[in-house]
Amino acid sequence: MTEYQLPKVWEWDDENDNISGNRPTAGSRFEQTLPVGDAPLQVYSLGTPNGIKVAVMLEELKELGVEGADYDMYRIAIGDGDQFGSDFVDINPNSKIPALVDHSVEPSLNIFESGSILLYLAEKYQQLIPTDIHGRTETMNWVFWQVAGGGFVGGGFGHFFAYAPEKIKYAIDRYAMETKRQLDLLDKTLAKRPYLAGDTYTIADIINWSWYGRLVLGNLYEGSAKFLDVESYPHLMEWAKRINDRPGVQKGLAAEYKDIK
Ligand SMILES: N[C@@H](CCC(=O)N[C@@H](CS)C(=O)NCC(=O)O)C(=O)O
Repeated sequence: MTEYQLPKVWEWDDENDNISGNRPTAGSRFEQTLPVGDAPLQVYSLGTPNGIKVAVMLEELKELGVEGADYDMYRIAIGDGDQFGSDFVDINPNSKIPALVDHSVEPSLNIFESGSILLYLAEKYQQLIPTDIHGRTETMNWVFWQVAGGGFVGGGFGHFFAYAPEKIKYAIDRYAMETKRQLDLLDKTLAKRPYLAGDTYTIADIINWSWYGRLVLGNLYEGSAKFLDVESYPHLMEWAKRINDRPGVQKGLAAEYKDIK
């Protein structure tokens, strides 16, 4: 392991900017004009585990016959730093995809954080969220669980497993352990019921499937499904495959991202 002496005050090493593009400051870095299409909903995203959630949600709404959920979707190339442009930062000051603008309300509405976006769409169209207090609360439990922990832990695992410039055993062990604990929790929950929040398919399934569902199906971080021994979670695997086969999910994965330039 690399020798590291803790300084009294942490300072940013700009070599890291070459790895992730991230810096310890928020705010826009350059002027940018994002395109706005004719559809009421404008999605700015990318085909990452967090990014796909919105297109999957919108295609599921269309499959349910919802009218008015038309959208244009634009590619925010996070590897090229598009998320730090002024227009994107106006929509999402946190500079992360996905982001949504609803132009069907006056004035138009900016929505960021995937959990907030899915909840907004579920409430707007009264779909994919139960209306009874028990079902709704259990759905929210699993939505918040995903955005608060699942993405961050799974993403931390992916970072140290696949992207970090050196393999650090301590970091990989820590994140692999917590990722597996979360996969075990999903498996144990799905042993008792067909969907995360109960008997019906909800935004809790969409948001969790987009991340851990795709991970266990082998779609993220080459070699990680075997490394995490995902076959040892049979209920989670069955749920992941079942949701993967939904027409709305497949349409969401195949949805077109338009160029912003
Ligand atoms: N909690 C956020 C996480 C969003 C997120 O981390 N998005 C990643 C891509 S999956 C991103 O935009 N990364 C760009 C960056 O960190 O600069 C959500 O659920 O929307």
